[in-house]
Formats: sequence, C-alpha cells, structure tokens
Amino acid sequence: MALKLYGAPMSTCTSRVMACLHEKAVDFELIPVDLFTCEHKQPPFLSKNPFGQIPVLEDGDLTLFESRAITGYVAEKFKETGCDLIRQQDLKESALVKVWIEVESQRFHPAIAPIVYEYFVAPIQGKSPDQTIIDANLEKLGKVLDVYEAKLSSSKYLAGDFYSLADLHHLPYTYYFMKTPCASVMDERPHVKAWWEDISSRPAFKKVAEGMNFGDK
Ligand SMILES: N[C@@H](CCC(=O)N[C@@H](CS)C(=O)NCC(=O)O)C(=O)O
Repeated sequence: MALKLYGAPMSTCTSRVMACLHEKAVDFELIPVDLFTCEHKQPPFLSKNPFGQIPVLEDGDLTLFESRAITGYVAEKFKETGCDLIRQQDLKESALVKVWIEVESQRFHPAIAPIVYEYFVAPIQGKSPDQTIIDANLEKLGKVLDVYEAKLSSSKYLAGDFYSLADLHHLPYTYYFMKTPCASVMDERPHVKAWWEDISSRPAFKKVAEGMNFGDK
C-alpha cells in the first residue's frame, strides 16, 4: 500500500518530505490539505496531527507528523533503495549526519525562516516585509553560513563527502530564500554557493521544486 502524505506541494515542510521520498524512489499518494480554508485546523486533520500543521505521513496504521522525523523514518525504512541518506552502516558518519541535522533545525532554520516568512507570508497578510526582522535574522544567518563555508571548504557536503538528510533538510527554505533580495548572502560564500547549486540540482529536488510556487504571481 502506497504511503499517504497529507500536505501541499508549495509548503516547505511538505517539500522536505517529498524530496526524501523521491530520493528513495518511494511510491506515495499526496493528499492535498487546503491551508487557505484552514482544513488543517479541523477535527479530521487534527486527529492526525493535534498541532494542526502539515505534513502528515500515514504508513498503514502508523501516523507521523514533524517533517524531519518523517524523513528519518523514510530514510530508515527504505535504507536499501535510492540514496543512503543516514549512513547507518558507519557509526561515525551516521553520528555526523545527526549533528548537521540538528544544526539545520536549531541554527539555520531559526535564522532563515523569519526572512522567508517576511517576504512570502507577510504580503499575503497585507503587510510589507519588516526590514528590522529581516536584518536581524540576516545577521544571524550570516554567522551560521560562515561556519558552513568553513565546513564545506573541507568536505563536499555538511556531514562529509556524501549527500545526506542533513543537506536535504536545507532544501525548501533555501529554495524560497534564493528568490528573495537576500540571496547574495549565500552567493558570496563560494563553498556554500557550490553546495547549494549541487544539492538543488538533484533530480529528486527538481521534481519537488516544480510545485514550490508560493508567492508566484
Ligand atoms: N516543525 C513542523 C512545522 C510544520 C509547519 O510549520 N507546517 C506549516 C506549513 S510549512 C503549516 O502547517 N502551517 C500552517 C499553520 O501552522 O497553521 C515540521 O517540520 O513539520
């Protein structure tokens, strides 16, 4: 039975999971959840994720939410197919993947998400992007990217010379960020730029990016 993914292709967190499913060549059914009509805050969806957020993955009688936990499950369940995203066979490599998964979630995401929000969500709410919020978070993001630049000057990807979930988790927010006037923050760091060009051109993500049209006119 195909996995069921509840979400929306334009949503960053749904895209994170879809990128992982495509890397693993796993068959899945995308069940659209309409955020604009607040379908995710209605009882049927709340019974799947009590926090009322997409995405949700159903695999038979197992229901999961939190995109990074879902990708971890998919990468482990389908470890024999597609790209090895968790390096389970090597204790040190898998530990490094976990380290950089945490870095994305605890350091990169908190800096990049408010910037993406200001450029893409605020206008939908009839507000102009708040430059104070953008500037404060750009400074935070720049410091994180300085660490990435140093790391990526000694290995091709974040956890080593192999693509992993740690890199994949960066795709959705960075994709939208690169459409903002702040993209130079990535481009001016040569190793970060090369890494971004590499990971965003993977066929699995290119398929996902086709549906990431949030904010397009
Ligand atoms: N930490 C969660 C965040 C999920 C999340 O923020 N989902 C957004 C879409 S990308 C959402 O459902 N937003 C609507 C809302 O929060 O009401 C994850 O990684 O899955």
